[in-house]
Amino acid sequence: EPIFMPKEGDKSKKKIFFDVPKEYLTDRQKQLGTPVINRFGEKAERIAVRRINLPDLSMPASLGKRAGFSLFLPEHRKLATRLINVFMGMRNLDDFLSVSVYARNHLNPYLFIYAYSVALLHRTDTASAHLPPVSELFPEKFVTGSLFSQAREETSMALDPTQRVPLEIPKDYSASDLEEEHKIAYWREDLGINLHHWHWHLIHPFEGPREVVGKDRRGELFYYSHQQIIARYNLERLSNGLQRVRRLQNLREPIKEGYFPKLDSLVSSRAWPSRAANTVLSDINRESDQIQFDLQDMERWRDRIYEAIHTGFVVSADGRRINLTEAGGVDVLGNILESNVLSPNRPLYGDLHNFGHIAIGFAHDPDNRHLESFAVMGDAATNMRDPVFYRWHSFVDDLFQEHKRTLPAYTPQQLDFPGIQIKSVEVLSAGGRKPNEFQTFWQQNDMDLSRGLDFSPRGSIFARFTHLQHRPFTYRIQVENTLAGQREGYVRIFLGPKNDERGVPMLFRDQRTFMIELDKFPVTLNQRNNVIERRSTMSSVTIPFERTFRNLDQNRPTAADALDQFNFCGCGWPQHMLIPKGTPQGMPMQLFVMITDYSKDKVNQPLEGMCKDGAAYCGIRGQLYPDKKPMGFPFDRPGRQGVDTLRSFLTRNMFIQEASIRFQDRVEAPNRGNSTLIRG
Ligand code: CUO
Repeated sequence: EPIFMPKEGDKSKKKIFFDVPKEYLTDRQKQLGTPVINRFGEKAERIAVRRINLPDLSMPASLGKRAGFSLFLPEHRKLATRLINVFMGMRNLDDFLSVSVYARNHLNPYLFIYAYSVALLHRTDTASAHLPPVSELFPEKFVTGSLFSQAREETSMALDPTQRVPLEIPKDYSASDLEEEHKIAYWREDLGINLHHWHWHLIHPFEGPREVVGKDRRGELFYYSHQQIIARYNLERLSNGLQRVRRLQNLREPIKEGYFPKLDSLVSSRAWPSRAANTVLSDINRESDQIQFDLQDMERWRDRIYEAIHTGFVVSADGRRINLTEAGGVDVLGNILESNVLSPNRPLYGDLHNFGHIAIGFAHDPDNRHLESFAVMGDAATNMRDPVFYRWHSFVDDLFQEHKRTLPAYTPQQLDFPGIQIKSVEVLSAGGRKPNEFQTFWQQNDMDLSRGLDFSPRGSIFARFTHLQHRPFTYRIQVENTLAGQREGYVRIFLGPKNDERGVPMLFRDQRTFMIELDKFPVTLNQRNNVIERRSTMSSVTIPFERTFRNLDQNRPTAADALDQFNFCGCGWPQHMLIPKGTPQGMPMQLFVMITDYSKDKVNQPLEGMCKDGAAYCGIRGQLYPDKKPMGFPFDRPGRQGVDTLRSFLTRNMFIQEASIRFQDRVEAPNRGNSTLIRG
């Protein structure tokens, strides 16, 4: 299967096949004597691959071609780091292509795609290269296994691709309603959400060369992007009558939530392992994965991290004291907790979060006696499917919150923007009669499976997803500027639940951790009255719908084609999941808008022509995080003395609009072409 890598500016959809030097073939391929396979016929472009002196790839080659690959395993991270270093170190595109083709042919496909994607995203000469979405390369990680036998049947029956029908993914395939957690399976198993998470970890690897790992506020971004996942998950739980997620604090207590993913690996021809309800975690000792640790190790790391938080400093590997300061503490803590190579002391603080993924991911076979590979928790492309992911990340988030609770609260002076007052806020949904009502419903869309199948159908074969969607909407904000002259403001928009699980209004202490960021953007405030209008599709946390669902229509050119130049920036919350589901009666919400002084928050850097979509959760390629304030501001810290409700937190530059989310339980047809492509 070819990997596309057109040169700069090449937007053609021409098929490519590689003419590979004999020396690059595997022994089996040499035996068979079929050096060049061109399944695209005459129209395909032939690219001669240059034979170079190949760098030593014996280390990454030690992972079997049919083995699983997990970023959370230190041994696998080492192999990936070696391969990333090789890819990053190739002096020019031709050499990079050459070694990539060789690696594609010889190495484990998961390992290869991961390292190749990281390199593509970080090499300066591949900034405009096309990165195939991982859902097309490995649909097995996103689509239930039963679909592949259907795909085989359908392609053998309907030889003419235009006659094929999309294969519908049943709505309740991974569990039944006997399992309470199944109520939000549609969210956990959403294609866009899982793609976002995979992409986030591609952009922010744990290990690798400095230009790959050492990004601006790297540790803080780990904290914030995952904190927002938990906040969003909790809003989804409240929408479905479930209590907020309980953190997995005690590693010895049985895990109530089971999970049976029903995914089949096409690479290794076996099913992804499941976890029965009430599984108990064990010490891990798996020689084949070169991993051995005790739960007690994790408990020790946890205790040391708690101690560091409360003493206010960590100790580096060379014995220096690093204070957990107001501004930078959370960043240090993020690197330690995750952990990544920026951690100042891995021997002391360990690898807590990653090992949690491993301990849970191997709970079904901790000593490898059954020769089973890791479960979905071990893979960033699949782990958000499992309810336990949120329990584990809630625990991780609570450590960050523990640190944030030691910081002084923001004073009214730190929050206010003197002279600027928000007069009103209104939300208008497209076609909606009622102002301040978000509207949600189901929608269906298709994804092409053909590229990732283990057989080669001619033409496309589509999987049909049913996913949550909302009507696009517009914010309308009236602001008064009583100062003499123009000011630049930074508008920050959050949405939070009004009530808790019991229907009782939430206190600030609680509510602030449920606030989800919807948008953030700069505005010019003229003297006196201003009306700001902003569409939901422009959100700074999301990527456009078209980037999640490519190839919306097999016959028509797609909106995604127009966005090809932005293919590298697939990280970002999916636009179709911007708003939680809400309830049929209308779930009461509070929409929070704040305007801060942009001259203080602005980061001076050129952003012309850069992909800024999803920047709030992902950062911007090669640039600083576009906000000087702590991530999550102003909700990243507890309120000052006397603040017990959101209302008592307000200064004049903030506003609360009471709102609701009304869910309509009906499925709308695929939305083709009319979703907006205009971006700010
Ligand atoms: Cu994203 Cu645990 O960090 O999966």
